[in-house]
Amino acid sequence: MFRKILIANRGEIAVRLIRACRDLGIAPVAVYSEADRQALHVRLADEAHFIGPSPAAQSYLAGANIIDAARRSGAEAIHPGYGFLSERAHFARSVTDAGIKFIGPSPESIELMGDKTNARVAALKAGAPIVPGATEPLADEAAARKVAAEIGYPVMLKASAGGGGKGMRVVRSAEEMGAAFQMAGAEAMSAFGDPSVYIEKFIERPRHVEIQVLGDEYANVIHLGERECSIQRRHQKVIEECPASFNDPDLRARMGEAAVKIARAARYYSAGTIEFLVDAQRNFYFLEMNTRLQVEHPVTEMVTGVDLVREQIRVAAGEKLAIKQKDVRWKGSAIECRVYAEDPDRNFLPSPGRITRLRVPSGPGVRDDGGVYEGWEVPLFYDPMISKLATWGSTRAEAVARMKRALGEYQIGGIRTTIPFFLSVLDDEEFARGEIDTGYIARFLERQNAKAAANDGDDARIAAAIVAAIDITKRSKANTSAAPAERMSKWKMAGRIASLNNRKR
Ligand code: MV4
Repeated sequence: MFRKILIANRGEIAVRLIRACRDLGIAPVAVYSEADRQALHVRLADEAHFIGPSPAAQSYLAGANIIDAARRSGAEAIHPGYGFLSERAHFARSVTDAGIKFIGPSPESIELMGDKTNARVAALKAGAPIVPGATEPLADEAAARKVAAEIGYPVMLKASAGGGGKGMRVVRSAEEMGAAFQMAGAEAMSAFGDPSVYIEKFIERPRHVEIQVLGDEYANVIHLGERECSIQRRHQKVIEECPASFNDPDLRARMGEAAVKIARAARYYSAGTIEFLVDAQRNFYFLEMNTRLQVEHPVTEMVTGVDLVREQIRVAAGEKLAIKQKDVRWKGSAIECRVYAEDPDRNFLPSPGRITRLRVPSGPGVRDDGGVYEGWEVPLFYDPMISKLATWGSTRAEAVARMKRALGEYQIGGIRTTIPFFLSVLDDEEFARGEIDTGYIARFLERQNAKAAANDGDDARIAAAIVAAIDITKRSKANTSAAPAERMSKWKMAGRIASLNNRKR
């Protein structure tokens, strides 16, 4: 086993990786940029090395600086976390060439899955279902029209080098194809430096369901079931669950087998995720593979009891997977909310600044993966996620109830967060019934806006004034130090008005 690991990341994931190191008796080495001199991960590690100025391009994305730091510290391995350098084949190769172990898949696996049409071909060859469409990038507009006529409209054009929603275009008829093909190509070129696009049948209102896989260097590959990730806003996940409420053991086994076949085809070792779209008829289609540890991994850990980071590190050290497929069990239900320093009342505008007060929830079934502390200033250079709050329950309803309890306990002062928004989603009946797909958040926000407009009458204003007054009284009694501009969140207000209205009836 390694004695020392360098963690090439920051924030909550760096803290998560440090914890895994501690559990394994490994010394964690942190790296930090100018903006992160005082960051939590720097304080928790055994040693920390400066890697450059605040902009990520000059620090957390500067592979050579990170490899230098690893050499200086004597770390035998580098864990890239997620984002930053985690899916750069070139970085994985440079690490290996420097005689350091990259804790992740091979550069070849990363490269194969990074090209979305190659990934489709690999999945097809492995015998997994892919979205109907072409397996090659489109040569020209005529080719796009030809495939679209075969598979039928609507279709979707996607960037071959893409992923994550950039350079995507829905085309609903032959008339729209010309303009859409030009636009998708131009967008792909500007976003990825590669204009090539491919075509797929457009799946209406799909669910986004992903399968967690784990492999080792002895060709063992297992799956740990699915995560439901349909609750997204602008291609950013906000709530994830394990298991998916609509799923059953048969579909889980079939999706799991498909995922394992794809991972095997990529000669995958390490933790990885196979993304699928699931349509209303419960058909599933391979979408893409993420060759890294994912943000939402804790919900799988809570339900399966498998420590994914521990396994990743063990496998990188040349050990065999500790679990066999037949021993994987799923117990209960877990849900995760990504708590962001964003203002849900201002269209999720980032809200960086000093955290003047922090009280983190705990108690039965609660796990908070945080990356901040009271008194620290959230920098504006990076993703403003401050923690991932996950809860477990024996049923989905219990996990959700515990999430509401935990969100209610959370106290974060000095900055705006997405907590009130989560409380309002968790109170939504469609969410409670599990009626979710990739369009859920957009529809939810529209419904909330419609409600807010309808609530604009006198009744609502009086009610709002009363609840605001009660709130101020409560606050002064509790003597909590409220942030300066402590207007009540629109979401909190909507919840209180709703409960007043319910009480009237
Ligand atoms: C699709 C699709 C419908 N049909 N492909 C968006 C991100 C990228 N990874 C794939 N995406 C989609 N691909 C076909 N053929 C709908 C989406 C999609 C989506 C997928 C997952 C999660 C959220 C989404 C939101 C909008 C569209």
